[in-house]
Amino acid sequence: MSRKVTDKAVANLPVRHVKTVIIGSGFAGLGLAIRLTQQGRNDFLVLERGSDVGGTWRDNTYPGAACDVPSHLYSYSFALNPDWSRSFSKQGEIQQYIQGVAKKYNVLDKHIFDCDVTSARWNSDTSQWEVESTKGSFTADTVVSAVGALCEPALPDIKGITGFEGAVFHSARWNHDADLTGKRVAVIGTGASAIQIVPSIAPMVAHLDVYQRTAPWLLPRMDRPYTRPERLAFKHIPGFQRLSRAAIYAARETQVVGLAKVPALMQAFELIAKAKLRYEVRDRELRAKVTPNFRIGCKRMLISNDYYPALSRDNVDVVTDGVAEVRKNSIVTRDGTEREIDALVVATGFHVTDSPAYNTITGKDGRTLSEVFDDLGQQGYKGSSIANFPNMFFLLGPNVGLGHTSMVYMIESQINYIADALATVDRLGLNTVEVRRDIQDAYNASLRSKLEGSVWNNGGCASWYLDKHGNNTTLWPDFTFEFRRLTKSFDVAAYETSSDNSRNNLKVVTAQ
Ligand code: N01
Repeated sequence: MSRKVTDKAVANLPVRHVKTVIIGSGFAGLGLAIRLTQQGRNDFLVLERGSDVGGTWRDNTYPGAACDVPSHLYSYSFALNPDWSRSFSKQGEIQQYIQGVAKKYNVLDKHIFDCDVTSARWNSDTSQWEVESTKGSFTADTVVSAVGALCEPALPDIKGITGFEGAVFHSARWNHDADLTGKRVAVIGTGASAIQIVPSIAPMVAHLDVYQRTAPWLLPRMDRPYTRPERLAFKHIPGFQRLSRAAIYAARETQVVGLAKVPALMQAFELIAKAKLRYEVRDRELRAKVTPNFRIGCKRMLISNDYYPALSRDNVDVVTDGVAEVRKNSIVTRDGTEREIDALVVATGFHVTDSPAYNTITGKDGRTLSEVFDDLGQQGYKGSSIANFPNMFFLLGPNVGLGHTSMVYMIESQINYIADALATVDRLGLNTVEVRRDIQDAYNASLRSKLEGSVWNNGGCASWYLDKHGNNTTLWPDFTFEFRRLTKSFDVAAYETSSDNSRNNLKVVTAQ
């Protein structure tokens, strides 16, 4: 991708003021950039630490990377793509789609790439954010964090791992220079990433050890290429693609009943998963090893048709004894067995509730987001704002995650809300907006009571959905259309506002 004119401009300016800074250009930040452009709100910049748009779809280039939500739903509602080659697209096709959308909607010139935001600090005297980055300093009236939850790889804290002499890398930072052909390889982890990596590399490696801590539940992957007539129909028959999208949405939304409201209903999924396990894993010993011990849905339900067959290969072993130590050329498990390897893939997930990025954002009382979350857990309001952080909005903030359908739907809901917030601030001539603590507390109390009955809280598993306090601060516990309704417009009455430069002059403004 070519460099943007804004890069040079910024390098020559000590401090640059923009009305709105958006941090991150995955589906979320890019979507907001497009919306602001469409509204003629051109005084914004997107600061992106990578050298391209795409976020997680730019970063996760591991073999087999693909989405587990069908593409006709996992795409922007304003940029449907009739040309998806198959029902569940692979990473490359999704990344191409995102790049194409960025180009089509003409927002690349608003981006500064390779621009890592190192800190954002609220200045109460100026009522502005002071943003430091590797491409210079900025001040902004409003900052929107769109960094996403699955962007900071979590490396396992295993004794000796830094002394490993072969290639070692995280699934989200795949080392394409490391040729695994004919090598002895270990994969640590059996989550959504690992179950795609394992079948992709198993045929090429000499031997593969899969280190499993918790066996995941697997459902069939109903994936297939689209035929040419289908693609022509998506393109030329008015409404056909929207209808198909709506059908996928509706089918997926029915899962909410079991996941969030009546976990006993998840037994139906468990029956399918158990039948699949029996059919695909003939070896009884292996089947016992990979049989999950928690209610399906408690962790993300995975879909794959080739994971179990890969585990059944002669050159693949599932190791469940627990990793005790990594040595120069081997892994030692807790039972004392040492297995030699040439390369190690850590597919151990992400810092979701403890992201290092939270240390870099400092709110009005001088506390960072990490410090605020340390006290309260990760709490916000409609996933979009957090008390103590005035004029800051979040895309993919607390409790907007999903396990069953498209995150793009949630992102677009939040874009509606935040774009309306920015318009409201202008319309009312507001200087600051900050969600009221009492409103945020009531909102979180309601979330907690909904989550109490969910499979995520009661399914007998540990998952990245729960924070260190054991609270589920990541998932949306209701139908997604309910979230769409809640975020339809900005509810200014839920916010403390000021309309001049004095932070002492806060007042509550009623909804317009
Ligand atoms: O990460 P994970 P992921 N020693 O956290 C294990 C999305 N996604 O990258 O279950 C040993 O799910 C850990 O074990 P346990 C999707 O939302 C989507 O796979 O905690 N093992 C687990 O098995 C997904 O949920 C897609 O006991 C250790 C694994 O590592 C999210 O990203 C594809 C360990 C981590 O699994 C994250 O998925 C990929 C240790 N010290 C990702 N630490 C699609 O759309 C962790 N583990 C298809």
